[in-house]
Amino acid sequence: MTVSEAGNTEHKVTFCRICEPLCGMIATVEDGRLTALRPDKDHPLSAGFACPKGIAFTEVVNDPDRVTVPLRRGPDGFEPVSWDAALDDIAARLSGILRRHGSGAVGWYFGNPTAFSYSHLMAVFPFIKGLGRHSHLFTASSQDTSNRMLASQFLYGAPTAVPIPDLMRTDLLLMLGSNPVVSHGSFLTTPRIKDRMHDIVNRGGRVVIVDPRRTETAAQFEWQPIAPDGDAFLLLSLLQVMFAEGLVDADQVARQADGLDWLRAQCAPFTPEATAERTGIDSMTVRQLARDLAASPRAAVYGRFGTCVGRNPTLTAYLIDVVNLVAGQLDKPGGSVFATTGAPGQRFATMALGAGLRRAYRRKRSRIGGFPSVLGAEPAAMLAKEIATPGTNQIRALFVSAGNPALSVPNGLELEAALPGLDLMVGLDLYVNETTAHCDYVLPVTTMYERDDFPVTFQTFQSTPFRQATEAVVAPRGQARTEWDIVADLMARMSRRPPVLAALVGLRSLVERTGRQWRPRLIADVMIRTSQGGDMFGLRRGGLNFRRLVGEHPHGVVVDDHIATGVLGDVVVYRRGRMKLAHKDIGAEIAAISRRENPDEFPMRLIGMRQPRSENSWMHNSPMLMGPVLKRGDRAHGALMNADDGAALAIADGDTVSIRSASGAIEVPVTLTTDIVRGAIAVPHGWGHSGSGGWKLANRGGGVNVNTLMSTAPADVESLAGMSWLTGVPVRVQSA
Ligand SMILES: Nc1nc2c(c(=O)[nH]1)N[C@H]1C(S)=C(S)[C@@H](COP(=O)(O)OP(=O)(O)OC[C@H]3O[C@@H](n4cnc5c(=O)[nH]c(N)nc54)[C@H](O)[C@@H]3O)O[C@H]1N2
Ligand SMILES: Nc1nc2c(c(=O)[nH]1)N[C@H]1C(S)=C(S)[C@@H](COP(=O)(O)OP(=O)(O)OC[C@H]3O[C@@H](n4cnc5c(=O)[nH]c(N)nc54)[C@H](O)[C@@H]3O)O[C@H]1N2
Ligand code: SF4
Ligand SMILES: [Mo]
Repeated sequence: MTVSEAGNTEHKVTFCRICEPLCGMIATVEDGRLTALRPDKDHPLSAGFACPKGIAFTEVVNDPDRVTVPLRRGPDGFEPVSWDAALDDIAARLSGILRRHGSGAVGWYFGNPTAFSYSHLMAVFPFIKGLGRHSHLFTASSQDTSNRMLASQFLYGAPTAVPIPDLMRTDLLLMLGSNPVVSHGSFLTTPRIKDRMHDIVNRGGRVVIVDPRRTETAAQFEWQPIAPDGDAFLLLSLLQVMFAEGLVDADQVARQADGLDWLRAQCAPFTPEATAERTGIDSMTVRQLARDLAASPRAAVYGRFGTCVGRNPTLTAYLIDVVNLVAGQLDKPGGSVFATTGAPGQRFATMALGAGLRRAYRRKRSRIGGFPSVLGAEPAAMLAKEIATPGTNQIRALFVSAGNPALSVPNGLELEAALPGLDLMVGLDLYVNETTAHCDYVLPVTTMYERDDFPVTFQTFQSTPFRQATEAVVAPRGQARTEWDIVADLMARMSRRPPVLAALVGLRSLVERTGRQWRPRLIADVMIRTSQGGDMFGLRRGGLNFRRLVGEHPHGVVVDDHIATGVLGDVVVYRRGRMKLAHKDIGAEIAAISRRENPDEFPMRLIGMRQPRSENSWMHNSPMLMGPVLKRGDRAHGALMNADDGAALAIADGDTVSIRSASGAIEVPVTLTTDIVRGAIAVPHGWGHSGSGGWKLANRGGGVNVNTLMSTAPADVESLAGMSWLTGVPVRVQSA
């Protein structure tokens, strides 16, 4: 597969990188231009499936509103400049800031699409960390997954050890806080995930969806309603029942983990009767669920986004794994399993990584709020305060790549007020969005179809071990460049280069002197070659490498039918390869949870809701997804609440309501339904494009930024993983 030449039509095999299933795609390229995308029937796993977002991506690539040349802020708004002018000025100003204030004056926020591009991830992380000890890194993870990674750091010693449900073999799937029929799965790369979940039922098993809303997923399987942010109570009760009813095989658990007695004592007070008020789930249901999980030969508990953004998300993620462990379902076929790549030496690499991150977690604290460092990052909820609060290590230069924190982090208004105080702000994005609108420079980047890739991030989240790599299918539009190239060029131009950056620049020229290109695919190639199915640098004949994947297996290769089990001893990097259950921080969370109180003046609970034709804040400029002219009847932002709550508050279907929290207020139209628990109101995020952004159709879409209701007070940010509080937020709802 090569990049298109002019004057012909080609159909190129590639894959989508908007969300986690990475569905196979066929790109039609005419005269070097991407003209259509259709699902790849020959992809072994997605087999002809793609969702509307994936198909609509042609419109993103060719969007007239896309940034395709470097932009500099002038007196009359953004104006085009050359790459040389932009990067020289950025390098000079950055060097000056480093000279005057040190590395603590520089911050980088990278958003969700970063995880879907190896050339982005591998460029930004070493750059910002290489600036020096005090530089600030923020990511979307503190609104998403940091709690999950930290729970793994506690339990297994390394944040990268994240178990997934063995969907292909399980007979009982308990899914909390996830809506894969819409989201297509998260921390779980399972193409056609809905079909794979129906397979469970078709082979006689069960799928139970624990969610405050009868979601698109819950409607197709068994719905177990729960009060928002009730999951930790439910999980503690499941454990309490397993211990109290003697359902635990203590010998087996003792072979896998230390600290079972500590855990038993922690759970003892949480009988299902005691937690029913917190969860809204009657005690008999909880008891039966505990028995089923322990008795089923193949059961798995899985929790995602809805369990990651409440008040105690690290505890909740910890408890999910511990329920799997205690039920005897961890690291066995059909249970909760670790999808390793099988690369030799991985344990030692993970050991070193885990030790370093555990040390950073203990020692490094954020300047504002004193939050620990998780995977080298600080809570994004503190970004505005880190910019606005004077003092040593105050952020003066900020880079934002593939993110829109003005809409995605709590209290976007506070952030938008802080951004103009920066001395330098640089965005790397496809668009001028609500955040990059504040930049001094917005630099044009490639879309996924304009770059080669191998999904490094998702290899260990795959339900079926699989490898696929792709070349770029079209050349970058305009002057767009990969983040890798932008960062490399910037480093080369900096007059002040901290030692790590100097070493990186040196390494690059060393590699290039051998005639090779210093590119991320070198690293991906090593990963492919040493993983399961790889050629081991020639030791395994016919094995995979990057070149062979794109040349001989463009649709990808299944490298094993199932995830290997019995690997816990290799995954856990603590001494003796055993999980550690007893943690002071977890004990403190459990002790605090019963004291959690809800303010009377905000009697309802706000939850979120993803939509099939949105991707966080960034696909609202596609006519295919929004309706070409956005007439009435096309997409509009709105909330969902229970019809009985509506009646009690004299709110009728279609009314505009005001939703007020301790932090702010918004107004949206509401739809009344019986498909949500009483007391909850659901509002999608990613809306409220302000008009300062350059995406014209998105701006016409209206709606409001729900994160206006979310708090950035340090006391409202989870103290362990720095998670933003985005679900179960106390609100008051009134007719507007
Ligand atoms: N179409 C579409 N797909 C997407 C995205 C998108 O914006 N649009 N975003 C992508 C991203 S970035 C991510 S992280 C993934 C997320 O994908 P998922 O992890 O599947 O998350 P959501 O779809 O947000 O579903 C979360 C569910 O949790 C429920 N919930 C809320 N509060 C609670 C609670 O306290 N307890 C429980 N048990 N449930 C609760 C909500 O009602 C909701 O149904 O989706 C990805 N896929
Ligand atoms: N209330 C509430 N808030 C939430 C959530 C929620 O469910 N409810 N979800 C949270 C979650 S899970 C997430 S992941 C975050 C997402 O929040 P963010 O990651 O901060 O932002 P996105 O809305 O995903 O915007 C992504 C930006 O990246 C740009 N982009 C796309 N591809 C590329 C690329 O290849 N390179 C570059 N440089 N830019 C690119 C897009 O144009 C867009 O501007 O939101 C979080 N915030
Ligand atoms: S589900 Fe849709 S957006 Fe996600 S990878 Fe597949 S086609 Fe792309
Ligand atoms: Mo996310």
